[in-house]
Parts: sequence; structure tokens; C-alpha cells
Amino acid sequence: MRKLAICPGSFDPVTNGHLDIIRRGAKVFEEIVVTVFNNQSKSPLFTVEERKQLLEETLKDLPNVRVDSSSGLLMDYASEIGATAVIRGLRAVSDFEYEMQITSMNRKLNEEVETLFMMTNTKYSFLSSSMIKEAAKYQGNISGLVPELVEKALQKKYNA
Ligand code: COD
Repeated sequence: MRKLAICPGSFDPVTNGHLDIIRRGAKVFEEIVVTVFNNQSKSPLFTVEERKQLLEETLKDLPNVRVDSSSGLLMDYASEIGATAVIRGLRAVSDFEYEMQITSMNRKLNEEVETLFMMTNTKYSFLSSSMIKEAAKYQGNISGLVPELVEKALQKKYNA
């Protein structure tokens, strides 16, 4: 069986911080599924379909990475697709508390799937989708922080 890991997230939209974690994960696992979840507590700017398309386009050079979406529980989804692990990125101590809670809950829901953490590349340690959206909304310079097609998609959203 191929060792498969999930990189789950909201990806609203994908940033270079996300991509760094996914690309590094793809060197460790035989197969990575990047899964867009509809996080109920956030009101997204991009639809799930749009978020998937942006991810697909930016990750098309990686043959062992595919993109999917789900609206259910991460751990049910992990069983469905036969994943052995979930990869999460850690930016700062502030991420730790949330990640610890969610990982403990996920372990209660499914003990078979391990959650692994990767430290962010320091150049992206401040980066989040929310900050990108705020900067883009007021025409701030976000080049180098997101792929070019994401920059264009943001301009389109905010100028519409
Ligand atoms: N550098 C490195 N990593 C980063 C960076 C960065 N600059 N920015 C984000 N990341 C990492 C995050 O730590 C995360 O690992 C991943 O990239 C995705 O980030 P986000 O912000 O797009 O995704 P989240 O945190 O909103 O995703 C939350 C989930 C969708 C995974 C969560 O809500 C979920 O599992 N939902 C399904 C329902 C469920 O099972 N809930 C849990 C049990 S109740």
C-alpha cells in the first residue's frame, strides 16, 4: 500500500506558506492529497471549487500530489481514502494550542491516523490567508507571498 498523507486546510486562498509545507510533505510521502475543507467557522472569500482550482494549478508539477475537497469530518475522510497521516504546518507558539486541541479530538475520532507537524519556513512564519486577503483588499503588495495566479484571483475578487 502506498503511504498516503493528507494536507487539509481551508486554503482561502493558498499561500506560499501552504505550498512550502505541501511541497516538503511530497518529498517524504509517496502520495499527498491536499483537501479543501469548508470550515464552518470562517466565511470564505473563494468557493471550494475556486480554491481547488488555484491549488491544482499551482501544484500541477508534482506528480504525487492531488487536490480534493470534503465537507465532512477529517478523520472520516482519512479512513475513506486510506490515509496514514495528516500533515499540518506550525508557524508560531500561537498555532500550538489550536493544533493540540484539534489533534487530540482527531485522535479520539480515529486512532489509526497520525498527525505530523512541520515547522514553517521562517520567511513565511507570519503568513496567513487572512492577512493576504486584508492586504489585497487595500491593494497592498503581496508579491512573493502567494503564487501569481492567486494574486490575480484576489484582484479580480476585490475589483469586481
Ligand atoms: N507556514 C506554514 N504552514 C502554514 C502557513 C504558513 N505560513 N499558513 C498556514 N499553514 C498551515 C496550517 O497550519 C495548516 O496546517 C495548513 O497550512 C492549512 O491552513 P489553513 O489556515 O488553510 O487551514 P485551517 O487551519 O483553517 O484548516 C482547518 C481544517 C479545515 C483542517 C479543520 O477545520 C478541519 O479538519 N475541518 C473538518 C471538520 C473536522 O474534522 N474537524 C475536527 C474535528 S471536530
